[in-house]
Amino acid sequence: MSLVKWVDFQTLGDERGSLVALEIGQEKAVPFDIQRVYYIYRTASGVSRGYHAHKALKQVAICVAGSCRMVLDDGRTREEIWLDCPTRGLLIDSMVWREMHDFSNDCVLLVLASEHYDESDYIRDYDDFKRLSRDALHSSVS
Ligand code: T46
Repeated sequence: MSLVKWVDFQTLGDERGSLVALEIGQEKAVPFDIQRVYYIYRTASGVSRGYHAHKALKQVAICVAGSCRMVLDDGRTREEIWLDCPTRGLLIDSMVWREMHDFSNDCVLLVLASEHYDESDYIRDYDDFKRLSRDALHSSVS
């Protein structure tokens, strides 16, 4: 099963341009209650970000301007995808390693998160992530 799951937003456009509205508490497209919103912008040229997974946090990442390349890895499969569409978000589940590369100069990456910021939810070491994801897989099949 692919790690790449898209969330599509309705566009409210007219002759002046386009608009996407996300109603907190009523948003149907996002499969969790949004507790936090943040955005990443003006990423310096050649810089990559991420390199971590989350134990519980789920997120939807939307490139509202420009583009970047996202790598997703669940410990068994590694996939990459370009984000470049303001009406489409990438669902990033818990226990998925993510890396972001090749940010365009104008990239603004907006992220909707299921929880408030909590550093203890991060797994920032890839070997720890592999071990934890393997343990989780074994306990789910036994
Ligand atoms: C993720 C990817 C897509 C906060 O204080 N509050 C926040 O809500 C966030 C997201 C970060 N921070 C602090 C923690 C660090 O001192 O901001 C600093 C930069 O965060 P980080 O190095 O984790 O940034 P990225 O771009 O590597 O990762 C971020 C999110 O942290 C992460 O959850 O999935 O974007």
